Formats: sequence, structure tokens, C-alpha cells
Amino acid sequence: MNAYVKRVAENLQSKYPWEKEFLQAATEVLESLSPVMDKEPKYEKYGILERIVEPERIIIFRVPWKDDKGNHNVNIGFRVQFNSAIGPYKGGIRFHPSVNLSILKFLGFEQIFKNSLTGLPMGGGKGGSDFDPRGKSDNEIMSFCQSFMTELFRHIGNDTDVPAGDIGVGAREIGYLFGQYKRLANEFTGVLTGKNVKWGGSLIRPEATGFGVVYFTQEMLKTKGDSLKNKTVAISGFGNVAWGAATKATELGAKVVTISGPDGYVYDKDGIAGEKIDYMLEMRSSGRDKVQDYADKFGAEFHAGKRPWEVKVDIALPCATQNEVNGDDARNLIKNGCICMTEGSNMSSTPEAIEAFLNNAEKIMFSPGKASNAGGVATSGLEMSQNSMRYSWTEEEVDAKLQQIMKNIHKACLDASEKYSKKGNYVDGANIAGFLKVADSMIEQGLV
Ligand code: 2IT
Repeated sequence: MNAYVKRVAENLQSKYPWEKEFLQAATEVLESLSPVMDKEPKYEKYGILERIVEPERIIIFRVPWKDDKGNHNVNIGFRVQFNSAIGPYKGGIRFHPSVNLSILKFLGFEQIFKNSLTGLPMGGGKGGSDFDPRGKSDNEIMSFCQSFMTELFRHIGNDTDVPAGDIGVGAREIGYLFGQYKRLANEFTGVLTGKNVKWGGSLIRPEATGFGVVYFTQEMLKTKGDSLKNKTVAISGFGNVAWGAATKATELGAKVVTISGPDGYVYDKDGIAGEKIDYMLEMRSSGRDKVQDYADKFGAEFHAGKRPWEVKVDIALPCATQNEVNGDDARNLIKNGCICMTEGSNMSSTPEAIEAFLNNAEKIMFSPGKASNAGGVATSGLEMSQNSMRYSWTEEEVDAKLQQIMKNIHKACLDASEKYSKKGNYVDGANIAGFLKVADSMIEQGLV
């Protein structure tokens, strides 16, 4: 490994030993950059690696709110403004009890490279709260969102930082957050993306992450002269990303046989299509956060407490959360003849799983989330453009731009992997292609 990379990685590990997820994300990127540092000494000269692993700013705040019984509650709110070299901070907000600074730093860090890969002018950021939306009433969600935005609004803006949704934050939450921002700032502006189309949202934004995952899969398969037609697909999760991926994969002739939730996974041998895909939305909006309801309703198999990676499929699309595919899962997928693993969630795979995939590159192709799930934030970028123009593109226009962006990302990853690593290593390709534009922009803007 390059000595500069090693020094920065070790320093980071001793500085933040408790930030497990952040160290995992940062170490992966730093290792990918080793051949770049060997060839280009300017990055060491300008201290780019030390700078890029530290957020420009972190905001942490108290979020007091009242539940329906009149009890007072307090949660923690965060916004990690990681890097603004190529545009305003951009990235989602996550509401989940597991949220802490390590998770938001990992997500914000990944977002820097992902946003760079889209080719659109967006910096990297992420925010959220340890608030648990499960079982909360609509009124409680609104009360929480309003309190969260009452502090956050002074730190964001359409030219400063533009949040969006993530786990636990969908169209409803974006509505309450936007309403409160508008009230406090007294301006109607594109300060959040993922808005309803009636008030400034973009067509295709709800579908975009999942569609992008499938478009990227299509590009990967094309390099082997293959397609999605008649392939079986395992999807995990049942939220926004899983829903979009199931819709597009089915449309392109594949058969989706699994979805999953915190309670286990559903195996539907007949394929999850049509009204069964719509039912995912119903399960999501119920706020119960479980998928057994699907098995009960449609008579499919339910495997309690398990993940879908034990099913024999051609393609795996993890669309739930970080580290949802471990080394054993990866070896299982490979053993069962899976030929393509495209991450829909951020950092779906553990380092051990990634190692297994890369060591079996002749059997399985692997793409990291920061490349293959970039369609969501890319379409957020298109929403920002439409808001700035005060204009809306049609569904066909947005979808065509999204497809082109996913193709461009795929090509950028392949080209960078060929130049610096091994052609087809999408992990190195994504990290390097995403890094170069941000790093050069940082040098050009001086010591900031
Ligand atoms: O992880 C992600 O890229 C997102 N949650 C979407 C971020 C965005 O700003 O649309």
C-alpha cells in the first residue's frame, strides 16, 4: 500500500476508533486510492487525503417534541456537511434508532464520491436523527419534523445545503420539513429534494434510485453480452429503493422472487409483480416495518429472521441498509451461481463480502452502492435544476437523463478501473473516478 495512504488511514483509525462504519467506508476509499497516490504526488503535497476525510462542518442539535399523550421527548439531530468542493452539500436525512455520528459520517463521506460520479454539481452531506418513526402517528411525525427543521433551517439553503430523504424519510416527511422551512425562511425555494410534484418535486424522483440500480445492472450485464431478460432476482428491503428496483427489473423481463424486512424475508416463486409491487407501498405506509404481511396476503413463503441471500438467483440487489451482506452471504451467492451483485443500499456489503466478490470476479460482477445507487441523488440534482429554472421536465425527459447518467457512471468506473486498477473492479473504479474531480477542485480552490 502507498505510504501516504497508510499514514492517513492509521491516523484516522487512532483518532476515531469508535466510528466503525465511518472507518470502514474511509478505509475502503483510501485503499482504492493507493495506485493514484503512487502516480500523482500532488495529492500528498496538498494534503488532500487528510482534508477529504474530515467533514467541513458537523452540526449536532437537540430535537424536543411532544407525543400524542402529551409526553415530552428528546432526540438528537445531526447534519454532516462533508465536502462542498464541487457544489452545495447534498444528501439525505435518515430517521432511524441506529443513527449516530459514525453512520452519518460514513454516509456523508460516501455521498461525496457518489455525487461527483453523477457529473452534477453537488457536494457531499448527510443528516438525520435517532428518532424511530415506527408506530408513530402522523401527528407525531409532523411534530418531530417541525422541531427538527426549526434548528436545521439556519444551516441549509438551496445554494448551501440541500437535504433529501433516506431511510425513514419519505414524501410525507419531506412535506412537513419543507413546510416548516418555508415558514421560517419565508421563501419558496428548492431547499429539499424529493418534494411532491405538486410543489416543486421532479417526476421519476421516487422511482429513481431503484431504476438507476437496474439501469446500472443492465450496463454491467451488457459488458458480458447479457441482459436482465428471464433472470431471477433477489431484492432485500421493501422501501423506496426496493420498490423502484422491483418495478424496473420486472419491466425488463426479470423475475423478482424476494423482498425482506427486519422480521425476515419473503420468497415468492411466482414473482413479485403488478399489484404485489404496489402492496410494498401499502406495507411501507402502514409504519409496521415488517414483510410477513405480504406472505400472509399472497400465500408466499416467509422465512423469519433470515436474509434472502440463501436463495438461488442470478442477480442480487440489496436495497435495505449498510452491511446487510456478510462474507457467508457473499460465498452463498457465489456458490449458488449468482452472476451480478449490484448494491442498492449504501455500503450493503461488509469488507469480507467485497473481498469474496472481488476474488471471484470471473464468476460474479460487483458494484458498490456509491456507483449503482447514484440514480437517486442524480435525480435530486435534476430536481434542483428544474427548481432553479422554475420549470418541470416530463417523465420521459427525466428518465432519459437518468439512464444517460447511469451509463456515464458505469463508463467512468470502468475507465478508471482500467487505468489504475483492474478493468471491471467497480469498487476501485468508483472510488477513483469520484475522487479525482473533487480532489482537483479542492486544489484549485486553495487551502480551505
Ligand atoms: O443515499 C442517497 O444517495 C440518498 N439518500 C439520496 C440523497 C439525495 O440527496 O437525493
